[in-house]
Amino acid sequence: MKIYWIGIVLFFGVSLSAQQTNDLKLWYTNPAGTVWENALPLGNGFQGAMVYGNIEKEIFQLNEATVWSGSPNRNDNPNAKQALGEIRNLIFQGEYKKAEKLINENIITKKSHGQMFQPVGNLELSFSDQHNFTDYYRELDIEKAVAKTTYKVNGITYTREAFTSFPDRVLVIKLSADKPGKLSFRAHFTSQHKKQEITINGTNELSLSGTTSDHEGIEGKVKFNALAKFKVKGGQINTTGNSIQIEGADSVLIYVSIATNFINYKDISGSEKELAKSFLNKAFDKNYDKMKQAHIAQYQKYFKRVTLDLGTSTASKVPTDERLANFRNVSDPSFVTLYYQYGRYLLISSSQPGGQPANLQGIWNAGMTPAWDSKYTININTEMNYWPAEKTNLSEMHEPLLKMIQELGQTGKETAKVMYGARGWMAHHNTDIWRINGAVDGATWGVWNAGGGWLSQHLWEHYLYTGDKKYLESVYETLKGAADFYADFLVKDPTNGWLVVAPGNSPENSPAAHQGSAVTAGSTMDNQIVFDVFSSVIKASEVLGKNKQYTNSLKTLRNMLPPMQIGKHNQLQEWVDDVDDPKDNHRHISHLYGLYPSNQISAYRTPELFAAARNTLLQRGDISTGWSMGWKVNWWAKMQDGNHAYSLIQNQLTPLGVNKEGGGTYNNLFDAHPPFQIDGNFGCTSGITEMLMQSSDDAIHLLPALPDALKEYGEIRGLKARGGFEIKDLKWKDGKLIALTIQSNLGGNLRLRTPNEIKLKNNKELKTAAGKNPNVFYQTEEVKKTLIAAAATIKPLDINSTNLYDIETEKGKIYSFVIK
Ligand code: FUC
Repeated sequence: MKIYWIGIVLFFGVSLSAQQTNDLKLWYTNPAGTVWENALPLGNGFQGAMVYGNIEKEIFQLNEATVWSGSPNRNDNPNAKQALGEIRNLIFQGEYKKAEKLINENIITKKSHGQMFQPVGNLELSFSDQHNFTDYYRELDIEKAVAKTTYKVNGITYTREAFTSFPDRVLVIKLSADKPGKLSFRAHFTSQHKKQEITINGTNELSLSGTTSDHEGIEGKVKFNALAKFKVKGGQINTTGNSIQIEGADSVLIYVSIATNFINYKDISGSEKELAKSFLNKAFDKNYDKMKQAHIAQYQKYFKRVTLDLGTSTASKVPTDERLANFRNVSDPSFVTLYYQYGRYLLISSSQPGGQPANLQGIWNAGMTPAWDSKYTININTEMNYWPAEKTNLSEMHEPLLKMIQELGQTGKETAKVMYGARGWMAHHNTDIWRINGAVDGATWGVWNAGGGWLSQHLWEHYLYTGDKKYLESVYETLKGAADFYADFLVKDPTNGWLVVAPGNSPENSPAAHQGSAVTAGSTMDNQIVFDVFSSVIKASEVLGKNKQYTNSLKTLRNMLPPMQIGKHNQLQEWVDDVDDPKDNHRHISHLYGLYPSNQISAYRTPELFAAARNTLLQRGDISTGWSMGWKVNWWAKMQDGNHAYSLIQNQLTPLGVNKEGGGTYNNLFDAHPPFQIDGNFGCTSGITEMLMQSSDDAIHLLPALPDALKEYGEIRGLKARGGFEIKDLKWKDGKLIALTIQSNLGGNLRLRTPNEIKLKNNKELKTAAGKNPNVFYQTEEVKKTLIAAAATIKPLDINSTNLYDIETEKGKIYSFVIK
């Protein structure tokens, strides 16, 4: 009878709690089974784990961020330098295919095309006595960063809980049953690595050690060690072969540490064994509840900085996989909230200060030869990973990327010199843990040389949000190095006399009119990136009072870049000549870099380019790979078209297979390129932010793209805006901004753009803004006058009218506003 009641209480307890707090939980009524994309991700920036929640054979698939194939290496192709002149001549003569051939022979690397992020292995727990289970439930609580599975077998309720501790750097698993002596299972490690050893240390510790793969001629030299140590309450623990057998325990704690010999991209002299042992031993004596508390506290320090409430509906009451299946056909606003916060969860879990940046799969990968090596594709994907970092108040999570950029600034100097005879530093379209900068894959992808330039803008963006001059000083040389490269590399286009990047690409796209080749000179994206690189170095130099003469020379060069052009289809031209195909639906829309993440195309400053960008977006269409749809959410937000942005969110939050020839989302809400690529998750989180608040175009623009589906009510707290402003509270009702509180962390003019009139909470009227925003963080560079094709008939768009206010703020003060 007693057991019966516990069962009832637990049953209702489970379903009630799921209903009450389902906004911030991914939950399911089935185990992951054999599908990796059903498993739930845990991570602390160093360790990653995928939790399957399987009953008979539970799997914790393990990753460690520095387990990569190969070892320190470079992949420059020094032949590039002597072939460069000929390649340029061929491009300028329109001989794209011949140029492509020379590039493949002389610029593309003859060495490694980048190394692979590899898994460690699995910790598997086999429960031979658990077959017929009922009341199954599993969840990932993204408010706490804890995964849990519960189920019943023979009237006994079993619970498994797991988290990857932020402070302790170990995965901790707790297994328990509501009756004593009922836990029996066998635990062992498995690994796909060729060079591996599984052993038992003493009576209660499993060890898996190994060395990563050789790849493309580079010897694998990363050594890793995973240790799993068991603390058993009641029952018995024995070793059998390479397994640990637990019989009749009341509860079991498992501590899993992983370490490698990787110290940095040029040093792998660490001791994986000592480090793994020291993490493990420090954690092993700690009390589980206290460890869990400390873990949650450290996680929430970041996570809780932003809260989002979009309201809820009955559609939210079903498991996450069902919500995903239903989302495009029902109103389920809290699913947007869940997905939004999941993006922040994934960034906190895969990118921690002192660690590696989130790669193509963040920190989660089960395959020995993952798609695109699960490395860093820097012609969009890696940058996209970090779009949510600053604005969703996770500035510290940006650190691993900012560090990688500075390391590329070192390794990329030699590449600039030996390949192109240029000063400064550069990177092509890929890098890896060894910070390679050479050109990989082939001319269609790899000759693009703006990877360093684009990444360098993250250094500047971090400053725009934080105003930290000491930091800016510390990254200045890297920022300047990106400009130095272009100052030397740009070449005069003989047709127009503009300075252009040659050879280059508009990432991965090949116009038919260029003989179907992607090789080009002066692609719009390249021009936009060089424009930004020069502009940010000019500004950074002014902020730091440096190099006046040098910045003047950059201004001269900047003036000689090609202008943006509007082509005969009223589109923004992707290439220097008007060869866009309005039926082209390529996933990269690289020339809209100027709209987002850059700020060169503006509704207010460049209305014709803005209208052309919209036409380009319409011509390219919506459905595409996961990350492409994520980017489009940001673009439509910049277009101030909330409904279109929302329909992209619907397209993205669609189970894989429904969108014909497009991506979608897996049951664990990982983005599907397909396959899984985490950029789409981060891109969409960024895009949702841009729908609610933008701080790029001369002002903080509130509710710029609120869709009808989310108009009724909502509130977001804690967003960050450029210039050190924190949007402590932003609330809307029926599409109107009804409350707003902003903290000014740096002082200076706060320019607000609002959908309806507001005033200060103390009833004081606000000053209407006029002229340029005097706030230095909002000073946008004027782009060169647009060129418009003779056949174009472009008209500026009608955009919603807004109110523009200026408030002179004091550093540290909080300002509250109400509806007028
Ligand atoms: C770029 C994209 C692909 C993919 C790859 C990792 O090359 O064009 O779609 O995302 O990166």
